[in-house]
Amino acid sequence: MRQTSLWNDQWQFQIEGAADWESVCLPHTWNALDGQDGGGDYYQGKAWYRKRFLAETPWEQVYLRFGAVSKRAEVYCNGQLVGSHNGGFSAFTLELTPYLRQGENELTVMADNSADLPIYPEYADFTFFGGIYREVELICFDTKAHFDVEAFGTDAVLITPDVTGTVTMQTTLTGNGLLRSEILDEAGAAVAAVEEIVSAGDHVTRLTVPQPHRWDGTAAPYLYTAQLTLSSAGKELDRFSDSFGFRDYFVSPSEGFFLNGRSYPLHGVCRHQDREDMGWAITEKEHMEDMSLIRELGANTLRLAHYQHAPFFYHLCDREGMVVWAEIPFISGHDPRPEADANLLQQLRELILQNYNHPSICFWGIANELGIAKETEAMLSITQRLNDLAKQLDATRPTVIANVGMTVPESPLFHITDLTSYNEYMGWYTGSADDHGSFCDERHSRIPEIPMAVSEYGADCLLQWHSAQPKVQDYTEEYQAIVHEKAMAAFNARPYLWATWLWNMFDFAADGRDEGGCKGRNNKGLVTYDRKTKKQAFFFYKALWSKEPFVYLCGKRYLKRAAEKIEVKVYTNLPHVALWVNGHFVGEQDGNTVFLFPDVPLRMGFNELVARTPEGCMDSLILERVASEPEEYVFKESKNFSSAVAQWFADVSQEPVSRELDIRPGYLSVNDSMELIYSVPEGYKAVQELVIKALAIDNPGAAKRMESGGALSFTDLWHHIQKQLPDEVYYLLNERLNRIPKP
Ligand code: GCB
Repeated sequence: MRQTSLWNDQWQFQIEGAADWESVCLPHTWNALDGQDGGGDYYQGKAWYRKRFLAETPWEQVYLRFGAVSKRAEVYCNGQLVGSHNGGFSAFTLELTPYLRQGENELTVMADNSADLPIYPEYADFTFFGGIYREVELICFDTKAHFDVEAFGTDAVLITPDVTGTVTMQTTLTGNGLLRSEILDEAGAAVAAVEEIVSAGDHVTRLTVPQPHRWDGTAAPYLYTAQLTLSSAGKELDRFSDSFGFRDYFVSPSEGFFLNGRSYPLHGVCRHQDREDMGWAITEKEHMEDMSLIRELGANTLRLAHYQHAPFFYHLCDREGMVVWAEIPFISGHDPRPEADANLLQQLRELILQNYNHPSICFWGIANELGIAKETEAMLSITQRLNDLAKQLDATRPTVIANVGMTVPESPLFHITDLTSYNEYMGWYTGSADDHGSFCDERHSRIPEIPMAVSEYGADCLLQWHSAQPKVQDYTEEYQAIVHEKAMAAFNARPYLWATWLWNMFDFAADGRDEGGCKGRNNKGLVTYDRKTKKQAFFFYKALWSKEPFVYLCGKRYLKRAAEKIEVKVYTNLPHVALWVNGHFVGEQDGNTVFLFPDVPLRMGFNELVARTPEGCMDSLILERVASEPEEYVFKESKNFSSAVAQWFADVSQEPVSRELDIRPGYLSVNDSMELIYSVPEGYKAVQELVIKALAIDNPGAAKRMESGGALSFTDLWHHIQKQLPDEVYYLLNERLNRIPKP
């Protein structure tokens, strides 16, 4: 028999070199606070966990299963190395048996999230929290014959259902016995069963479920359970059970996604796994809260970015009928060290084999935004190897890649995976919010044979900023909502898109960021990092996607207005809305999702606005009309580079710099690709001297990212770093480049 117990309590922890140990419970990270407070300076290094325990029962075999340790783990028992694991997101299981002694034992775990490890992610726009941030389980057997719990970190049972009803189960056993395999329906009744005498090693069992129910998205996510019992001479040795579902799907390059034979347009969100003051060390409670908000929004698909998420969350996705894109953290650049390639392959292997049984997972994502760096042969070769590995491990699911919007359609990055997609930030980093449609059409027309999706789009928003004339990069709630409204209008009119995922469902920690007056955070969420506030754009999507009738009056935090007449925006999923102000009827409208009431008069002082629908839904808002537009709603950009950067700039810019952008034909400029600029030694030198040096003083992560060069122009990259440098740097660099003939 197997006995599993959670091993989350009574650990001690210290950062390497610290004098004292502190008592902690798992899940735990040491970066919960310094990973979210900005500065890009959170502790990335080694730390130690230890746990003392008594071993009294003489078990035949004892294993420890770690849900995830970021990024590298070394596990010791009584001072001896038991094993190690590279990769911060996948589970791993180690056998403790030979290291245990009767009575008192000590387990020690070194966790390491050092920045220079050849372990992905290496550069990315989020905090790489360190620690044992998922659960640890102790698995004990009184037999040597059981499911192979070590094989790829989990229990080594792969279930492949076919919609005809055939279920193929591949198992790896560590001993002989009688294997009883059963399929249970949702009510727990056995609908198929078989018994076989089996011996140690790999084994394949086939069963048939008559007329299987389909796992059919959010409307009917029907799950079966496979239960496998290994026994010998009437004694149960081990038991495994997992849920699975029957579904089929395909992606058409011209008509999008089809689930179980019918068109099923995918619209949803990307999600990171962190939470304010907790980092990645979250529990089932936080996972369930996240899922409940995603359900409220009405999404039917999730891109679980940018790495393997918790097993519990994939189970929630199965239960809620979400179609999931699961991925590995191969992001924004390639580390040429061979160990780094090996690490990518291992992370993909673990992602697939540990999550193979989830019906929710429909796509394996192998990389994100590689085109932001230089496309080297080595990068393309590992991307191809990753794709081949995914195909070899799982013949049933298509592969996908998220390419940065600037990647040219000719790039091989579009021709490796089955499906493709773009991260495009029209109306935020580039272009205007009106460009989503033209961007998609242009890209689609250039490679129409490959199904195309939008894997990210969006805009930052902080709750305190507001404007009646919202504009790009003003960080207002109103502008974020406009980007999403326009993007969805464009996407919905383009059925060739096989899916869209907005970036991001939740604000998340990115310690190197300093944006809109907020340090350490990416604020593109529809919901705040603490999950306490739904931003205006949340209600736009709810009106568009959810079926639960409601009405929402926009402007919940934009409460003081100077104008005599204002435009009032209402979101609802109902077809008719009426508006009242101070008890007077203003007007009513038939429409769809977004309802605009222009020229709504306000009197000085307080005004009550009420929106109602004939179904009885209602929302209200009290606005105060004030004499002049309050300053408090406007984010005033302030450069906050350090005195070291100011000093550096004084040194490099001896003469005044003009703010004119001269582009000299035949000479380099900031609008050239980094690749071209770097191909000339003087170009490389100019960027080093004027940009990289200053960034390295203040933000080593950004400096590294810039270093990688690539197809993006300096201008494209500038908006990521401009807050850390004087504006003049941009013009000064252009002046220098203007003196260098194009190669
Ligand atoms: C992207 C990245 C994502 C970033 C996002 C942003 O394209 O894939 O990791 O967080 O842009 O907000 O800039």
